[in-house]
Amino acid sequence: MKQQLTIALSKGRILKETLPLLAAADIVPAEDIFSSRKLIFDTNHDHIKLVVIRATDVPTYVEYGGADMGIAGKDVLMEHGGAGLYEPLDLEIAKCKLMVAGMKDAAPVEGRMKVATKFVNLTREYFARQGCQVDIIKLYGAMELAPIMGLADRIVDIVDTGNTLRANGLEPMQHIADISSRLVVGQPSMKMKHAVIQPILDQLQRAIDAQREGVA
Ligand code: PRT
Ligand code: MG
Repeated sequence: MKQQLTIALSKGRILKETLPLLAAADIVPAEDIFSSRKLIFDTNHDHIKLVVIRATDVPTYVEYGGADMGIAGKDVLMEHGGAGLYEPLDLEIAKCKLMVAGMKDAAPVEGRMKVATKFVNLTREYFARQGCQVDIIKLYGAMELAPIMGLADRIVDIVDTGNTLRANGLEPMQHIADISSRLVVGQPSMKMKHAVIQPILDQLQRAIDAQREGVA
């Protein structure tokens, strides 16, 4: 019998782009994930199960072996830190940018800058690398509101089209990183379950290449 394998998927916007890629790698959930309230799904393979969880919980599940592998945005992975995780594949989906933004035409900040974000760790690291001391204010959503309300001088957030920033009178100021979704594998799983994981990595790589050629 093949070893059991659990793949943790981020619910929300990544999921829509994840399922076609998995399908191209011949991994198909046994029922419609979007219309179900289940958290665990069987697939067309007896040995593969999918769990669908909050994006920010994916690296935690994989790190502690609650899932063998997972799919999450690079932003979430950078914020979590890479301990215990291999990141063998860039799935090239859900692409966006991590940016510093502020009010349009804002004057330079005097004194210590206040930065609002949900990415506390990566924001601290980014500004530390710039040699810049900042106060970080943790928010859970609607970061764009913080500079408008005078809560913060800058925000660190995901930007795609830039429409959300523009609609709120903000502008992108510094580019921190290009983001896409990645496949992560727990280090013990990679060793112990290599025989079932490697064929999936190979098939996903082919699906990513085909997807890229389709886009080009
Ligand atoms: O919503 P919840 O708190 O449960 O979790 P989440 O917000 O982390 O999940 P979700 O589903 O919203 O996003 C998951 C992942 O999608 C992120 O971790 C990114 O890797 C990726 N992604 C890609 C994005 C975007 N594009 C994106 N545009 N995540 C968020 N946005 C938001 C952004 O926060 C901002 O509010 O869209 C807005 C900006 O878009 P533009 O086009 O107006 O610039
Ligand atoms: Mg969201």
